[in-house]
Amino acid sequence: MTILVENHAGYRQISLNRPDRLNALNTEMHGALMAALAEAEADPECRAILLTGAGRGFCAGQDLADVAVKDDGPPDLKAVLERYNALVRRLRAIPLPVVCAVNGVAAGAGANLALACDIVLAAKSASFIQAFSRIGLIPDCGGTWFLPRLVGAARARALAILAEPLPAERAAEWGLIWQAVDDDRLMESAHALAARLAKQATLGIALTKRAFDAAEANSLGAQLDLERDFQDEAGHTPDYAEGVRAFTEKRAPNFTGQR
Ligand code: T3D
Repeated sequence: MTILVENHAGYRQISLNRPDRLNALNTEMHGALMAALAEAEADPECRAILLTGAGRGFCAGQDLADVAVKDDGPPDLKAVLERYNALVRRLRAIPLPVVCAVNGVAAGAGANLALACDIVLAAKSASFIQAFSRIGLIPDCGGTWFLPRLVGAARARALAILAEPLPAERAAEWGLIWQAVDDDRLMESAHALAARLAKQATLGIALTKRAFDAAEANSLGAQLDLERDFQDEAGHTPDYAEGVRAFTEKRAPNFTGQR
């Protein structure tokens, strides 16, 4: 099984599971991961996703043995990239918060898959490597889009061109990820976060994700209009009514996440 799925109260853990290849992605794993995301979304009890890797690595990107240059010519990288693009779009669009627990090295597409998630925690021993330039490629999986937005143009370009490992603590200092945590606390912290998100107002979080993504291309005016419309939608949910009721009654809200 290239992907492992564990059900927890309110959320699912999805683990990349090819530890002997540092969870490098092959075609089968892509299919299994997309299916696991679709199943999570379809389950009304699932209100958050925790993505991590089995073994000592998070993900070493594309399985290079799967796209090896053959005698009869170069591989069809456009077809390979279509799969990654679909995966990144799915992670961004899925109406659930996605926590990524980067348990070890995240290289190439593996690094950028992590960046496509909503909240990224990493073990202090983990590192992020834009490994693409080492093999003559460019950062894909949204790397050229995520990196400058998260860490600024100067750092983005050096990370992409030099392909040096960025240790988790520096990644957090630079704003690439949310937090670097002690290795032995990573999964505990990630589970606590996923469990917390699973009790929040799910539709509000889904709309927040969409609003941030839309903001990347919108003018302020267009974004204000979008916020008005999304807020109107959020304001019609039972969770909004419950949030206000709980505030006035000075108690913790009991959100249902009704979508
Ligand atoms: O054509 C295309 O590629 C299009 C798609 C592009 C998207 C991409 O992701 S391109 C970038 C692909 N990824 C890489 O270039 C990273 C390759 N891996 C590494 O540079 C190193 O493995 C790491 C820096 C990530 C970790 O180094 P280290 O020393 O901790 O581990 P290791 O010994 O290199 O790897 C452990 C095993 O995993 C090893 O196998 P072995 O020798 O024990 O049998 C290694 O070959 C295997 N492995 C690691 N990465 C990959 C891989 N096998 C296949 N594909 C990999 N990407």
